[in-house]
Amino acid sequence: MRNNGIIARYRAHMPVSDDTRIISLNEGSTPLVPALALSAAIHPRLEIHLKYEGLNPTGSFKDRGMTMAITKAVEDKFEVVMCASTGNTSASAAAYSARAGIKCAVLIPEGKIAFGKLSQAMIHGATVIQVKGNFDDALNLVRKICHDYPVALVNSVNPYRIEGQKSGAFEIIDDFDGVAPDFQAMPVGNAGNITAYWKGYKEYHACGKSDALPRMLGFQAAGSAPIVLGHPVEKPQTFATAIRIGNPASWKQAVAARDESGGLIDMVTDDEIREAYKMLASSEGVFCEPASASSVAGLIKLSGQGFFDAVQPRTGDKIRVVCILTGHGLKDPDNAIACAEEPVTVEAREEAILEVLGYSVPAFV
Ligand code: AN7
Repeated sequence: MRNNGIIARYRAHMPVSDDTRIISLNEGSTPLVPALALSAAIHPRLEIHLKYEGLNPTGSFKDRGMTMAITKAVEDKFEVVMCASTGNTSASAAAYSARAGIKCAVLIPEGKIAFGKLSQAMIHGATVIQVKGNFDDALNLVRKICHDYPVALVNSVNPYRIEGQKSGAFEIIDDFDGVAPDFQAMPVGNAGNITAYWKGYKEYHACGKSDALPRMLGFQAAGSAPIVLGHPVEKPQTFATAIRIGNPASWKQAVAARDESGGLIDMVTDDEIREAYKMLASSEGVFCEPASASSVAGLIKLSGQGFFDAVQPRTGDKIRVVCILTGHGLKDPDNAIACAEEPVTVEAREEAILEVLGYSVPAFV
């Protein structure tokens, strides 16, 4: 069946009416990729699946929420929308606003967003404003302006964003024919996504479409781990700029998702994230952005602590885990190049190539 986006696919669960003009780029229905090599490398009893959200229209999970938020902004007659962003929200807001024919302004922390994301916001024609501050400063400004002016706020504090993003949970359950995974692992930044997934899982379970609820495992970067530390981080740091957030707006909801599901929220260092990022690309062929890899980094950390040794899978003999790979690796080419081996440069001669490949070169050439 043709994919018409998440509002069409899950219409009964979405706040739209017959008259609603839906603004969509046919987002969602992303692949759930089994990760055999990764599973074996991390723990013999793990069965990891990767929800590859990088394959959404603007390259991140934000499109699920943005189709809903922009659809409702248009329905509510807004002509301008605004967001603060570590990059992906701005890319998505800019694209969906362009499609809707409304204005979009994005506030981003100066110099701290990945190049691909910046290029997206710019090419879609958003007003891009770099703030000399971090994401948290930018979000405070956006909240104030949207309160005082007729501007729709499209960060994940907008409940329509959560409604759209919960569709990720529906897709996972549908792909597993109504069987919930044992765990879901995901990065946590502003904490909208963990809030949305948990809402989605609960809704699907309540209407009998899912047999159980997964335990939610959230991971923050160690330099930006307010929820783990129990207090806001004034100057958040991490090379995974998408989750460089010191005071998450959906903090309470994230803690509720953790506690209600019997899960946890932990932190992973930049080195651990980098390792997982490279592993995903080199052993699974899946290129995600650094923040996304914190989900896998978290599994490696937990496995090393013996966390999975005592876990009983609900069905079968494997512990089924879904990792949400929230954004595409091409968003952030600078980090990919910095983490990988440099290409070699040679003369344009066959022997030079053969030498690099380790094939023996005949002596007479
Ligand atoms: C790739 O774009 O906050 O916990 O402004 O881009 O729901 O915030 C992005 C967040 C994970 C964290 N992975 O999700 C923004 C922004 C990627 C992201 C997160 C983000 P939330």
